[in-house]
Amino acid sequence: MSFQSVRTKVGKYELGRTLGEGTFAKVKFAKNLDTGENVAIKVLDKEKVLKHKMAEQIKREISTLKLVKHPNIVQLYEVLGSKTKIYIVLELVTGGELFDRIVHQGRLQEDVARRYFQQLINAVDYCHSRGVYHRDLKPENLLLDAKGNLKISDFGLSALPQQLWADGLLHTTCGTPNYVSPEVINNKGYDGAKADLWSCGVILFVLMAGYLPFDEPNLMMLYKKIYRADFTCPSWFSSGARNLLLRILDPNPTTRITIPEILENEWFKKGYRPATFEEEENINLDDIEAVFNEEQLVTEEKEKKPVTMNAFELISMSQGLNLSALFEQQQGLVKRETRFTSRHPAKEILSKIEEAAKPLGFNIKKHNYKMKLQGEKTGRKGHLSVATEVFEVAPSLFMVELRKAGGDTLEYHKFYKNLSTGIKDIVWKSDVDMEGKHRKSGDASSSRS
Ligand code: PIT
Repeated sequence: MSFQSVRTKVGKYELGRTLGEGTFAKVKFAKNLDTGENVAIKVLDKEKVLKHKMAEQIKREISTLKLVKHPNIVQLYEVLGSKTKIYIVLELVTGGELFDRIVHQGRLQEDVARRYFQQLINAVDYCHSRGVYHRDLKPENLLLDAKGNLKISDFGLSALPQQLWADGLLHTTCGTPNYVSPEVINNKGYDGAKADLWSCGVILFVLMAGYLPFDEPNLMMLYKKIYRADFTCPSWFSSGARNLLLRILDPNPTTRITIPEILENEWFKKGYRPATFEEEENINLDDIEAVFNEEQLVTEEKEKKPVTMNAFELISMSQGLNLSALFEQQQGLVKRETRFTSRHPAKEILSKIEEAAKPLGFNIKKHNYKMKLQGEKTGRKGHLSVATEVFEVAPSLFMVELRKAGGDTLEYHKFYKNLSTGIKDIVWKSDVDMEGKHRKSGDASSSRS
């Protein structure tokens, strides 16, 4: 390997590459060195958590995850704390986001969409039976395991029953506008179960259509459409699917279909095999407080050794290597992570990206073959921030990863299109690429030869 990096060990876990990134947390690949088991670890910075008064939210997220043990929900294994960090050890899910499947392959066949929808409804019904409301259901929070089963993740905005106001309803507006129900926008208090179900309806539509039912560039216009449930099913939806969607995307939560009624719906029932699993009896919430009170600290060890990517990690990334589908105009849906390969030296790759990003209005911070690009303009969801990382995957073959670390996914996509024009000289084109079959010129993307 031509460059050095730092390997971190946390207790019995060795941390690996970053799988995902949010404003306050990173999800990293990790290995349990005692058992050899691979896991995912969500890493939070204690100082940031306390500074942004998010301790309660994190505790709520962890308590929620402890309450929900279901085959279609990413499982929590344990929570650890070091002096400066909180580590949430989670089940490793390797199939990527359901979102990416639609981005790559376009809309799904109705039977395929129905299977995901059945798993989703089954897991959401289970959450509701335990008094847990997710409140941010969207395809980005639906992961797929190696067998193609759905796993719900990101309970960061979830609500527990204690949060109810005196009227027995929830009151905070949260979640992604396109998936949010009319009554949540309205903010007069809502039933968490009805609101989650609306989001499931939007998800079902997106899976079968390949685009959003409600989508407007202007937020007021978007709200208006949602408020009136102003959507049209494309011609290829079956009448069974249409009728069910009309009952779920009912703007009036009191007349909207309920989950028990969905379970009796003929379109839904086709091929439905509810998941079987064992109920957890003893749930211990003591370690959550222990992490925050610094009662049981794990040590963090850093060791300087070359970053190697093993076959497993490579395979887990490989679905991202063929990006051709990404650049076909796909209404409303964009990916948050992009990769390309290059035969140029790592230093040169980073300086080329830097050169290309500066005129687009980005500030650049470099550190150890990693680079953060920070947008100067504030967009729809704050500053766009892009994390880049260079991996050597074979002698003199580098994989460059660009990951949205903050801001709006659509803006990120626009940025990537602009950037790709600036860096096309360093992108490695295989023979297949040279034929330029699926691609518009100037897009930096790679494919297998
Ligand atoms: C994985 C792989 C991956 C992301 C995750 C797990 C994230 C899981 C997660 C995140 C949360 C949460 C529950 C689960 O509340 O790419 O195995 O914020």
